[in-house]
Amino acid sequence: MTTTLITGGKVVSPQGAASADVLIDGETVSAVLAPGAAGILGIAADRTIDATGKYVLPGGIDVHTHMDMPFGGTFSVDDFETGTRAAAWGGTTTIVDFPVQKKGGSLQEAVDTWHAKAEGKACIDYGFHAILADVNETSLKEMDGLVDQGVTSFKLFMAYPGVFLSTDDQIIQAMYRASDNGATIMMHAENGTAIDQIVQRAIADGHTEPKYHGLTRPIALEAEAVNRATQMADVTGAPLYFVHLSSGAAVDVVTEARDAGRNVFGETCPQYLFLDESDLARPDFEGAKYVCTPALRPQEEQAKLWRGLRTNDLSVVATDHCPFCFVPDKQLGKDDFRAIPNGLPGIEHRMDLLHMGVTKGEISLARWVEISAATPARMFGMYPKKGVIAPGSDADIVLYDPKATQTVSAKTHHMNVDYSVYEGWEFTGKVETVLSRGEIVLNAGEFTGKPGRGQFIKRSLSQYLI
Ligand code: DUC
Ligand code: ZN
Ligand code: ZN
Repeated sequence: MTTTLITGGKVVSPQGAASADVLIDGETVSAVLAPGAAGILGIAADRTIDATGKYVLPGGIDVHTHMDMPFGGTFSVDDFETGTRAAAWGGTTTIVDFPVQKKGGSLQEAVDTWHAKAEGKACIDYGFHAILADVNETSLKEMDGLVDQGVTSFKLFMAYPGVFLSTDDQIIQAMYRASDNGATIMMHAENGTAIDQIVQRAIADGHTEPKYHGLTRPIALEAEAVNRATQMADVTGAPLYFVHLSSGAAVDVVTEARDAGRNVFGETCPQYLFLDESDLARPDFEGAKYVCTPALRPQEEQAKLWRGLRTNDLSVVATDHCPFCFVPDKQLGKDDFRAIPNGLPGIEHRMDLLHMGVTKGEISLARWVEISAATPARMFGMYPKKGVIAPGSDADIVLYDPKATQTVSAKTHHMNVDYSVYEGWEFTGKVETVLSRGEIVLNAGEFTGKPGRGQFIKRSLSQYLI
């Protein structure tokens, strides 16, 4: 087994940043030492990595990705190989992806399909949440078996009628089941049937451009769904985690529930913190690049989301990475925004964008690590294997240079997609080195991780409940 000593860096955790050296034995961390202590103790590692001037972070954990997912008449264009490689380039060492149950199909079949998609391809470790697209007696029973297999969270949709939408009677049944087996319910909260009516009115008026994707999905119908789901969770006792919250009104509902002591949690995504509805109105159909659901919001919502992140009413930032190429995929909706595949590429830039939140004073250095690694690990039962640099934890470690600069471009990014929503943006801060279970998978601009080395993580129940 190789021993590695990371020296001279600043180890960042939710408790703050401290100068420390990190000793790794094989795949796990064996000690966090006072600077220089290894020498005094006579510890000679096989290799030493100089982290002077760098942050030493627990590897990022992105708990919301969609690799190789059938959606919107096509498939998301990153598979487990390209997507996890891009993740590592951006300082993420764990993802949790979403097997999709087919209508009339079984949940177990969905998870088995996703195991096959990931095996031999994943460059970093991964777990699964299961999407319940057909809540019925059989799939409800299957939830228990999946919990035993380490798939301990289930996503429901209040949006996408006819595709993913679960009705309130289905939602409450799934919540009761989760309440019994300890799983967490994840919710895409938007009132999809009401939105469909607004969409039909827009189309009837001849409004087919991408910006109408945003104009037909009002914030009020996100907040309404968040409220409805929160009430059902209260009745059933199920832990409830809202994915991709995009508005202050939605966060306010979560705040109220949390203040009442409930197990209700919120996630937001970089696109809602940094992009806004004006991007959907870009000319020459460029707005289609920014079509995701919930839609990008007016700019003033961003400050409310940053505030939610500071107060822990939003506990996690994940990407909802769901990339489609501008050509040909997004062109499906050239004449009708309803046919634009919903989703944005983002897995590679989450850590950098949140670091920008640190340099802008929106969040602290400690909070950066908390919302991107430590809390995701605890929320979804992976702690302390993941999300922390401590003895016994997996040596998933990122050396981050806070002074390096980079310019984002689709020409140089590593996601398998032909555009970037951050094209031309200048970032201060850059991932320098990435270790995944003790193995250097990226160093100084060279990727050395092999597809298939990533392992499935059998997750426990949430470790973040009140
Ligand atoms: N939203 C997206 O933008 N893409 C995938 C699914 C979703 O809910
Ligand atoms: Zn969603
Ligand atoms: Zn999603």
